[in-house]
Amino acid sequence: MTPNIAYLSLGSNIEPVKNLRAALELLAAKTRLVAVSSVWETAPVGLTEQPNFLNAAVIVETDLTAEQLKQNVLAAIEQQLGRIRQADKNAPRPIDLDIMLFNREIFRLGRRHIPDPEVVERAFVAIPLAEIAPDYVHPELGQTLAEIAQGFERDKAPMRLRPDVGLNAVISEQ
Ligand code: PH2
Ligand code: MG
Ligand code: MG
Repeated sequence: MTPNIAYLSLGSNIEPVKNLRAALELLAAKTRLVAVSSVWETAPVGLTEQPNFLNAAVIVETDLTAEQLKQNVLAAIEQQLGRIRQADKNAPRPIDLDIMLFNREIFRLGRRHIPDPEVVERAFVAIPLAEIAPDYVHPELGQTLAEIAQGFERDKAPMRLRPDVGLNAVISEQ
């Protein structure tokens, strides 16, 4: 069986350095990490009166279905790291792990559409994903991730690289 390739977006704005690292280690125990982006510090989108986020993207290989990956792995890690679901879906969180793309498939996953619309709406999703999969062609738009990321004006959604966080250390320890 050919494994599935899932493209994930990671975000945290509560103890983000610790929680991003912890999430990646837990993820690496349950999937095969293929690539990890740089870490970016980003201004909060939506509810703006909250701390900045650290965002990153990863590619994992798995034999799980998208549903299984979401429920059994991503939601479990979010819970383990102390995520409490708030009425406001934009509230601060220790970790948010979202499936953005899954192979080159188009489908519904719970309440989300895959490819997740955030890939084209949010610089903090598109730019890290484009770093690790620039030539991935969006199955609905026909544009590559590199082209989608280029469309964002950096100054409108302030983002700065945080090389000090260095998630790649987590991958090379595997
Ligand atoms: N996630 C949100 C809401 N706003 N803003 C930034 N910068 N980064 C995020 O990951 C983020 C957000 C809801 O998931
Ligand atoms: Mg999210
Ligand atoms: Mg989420």
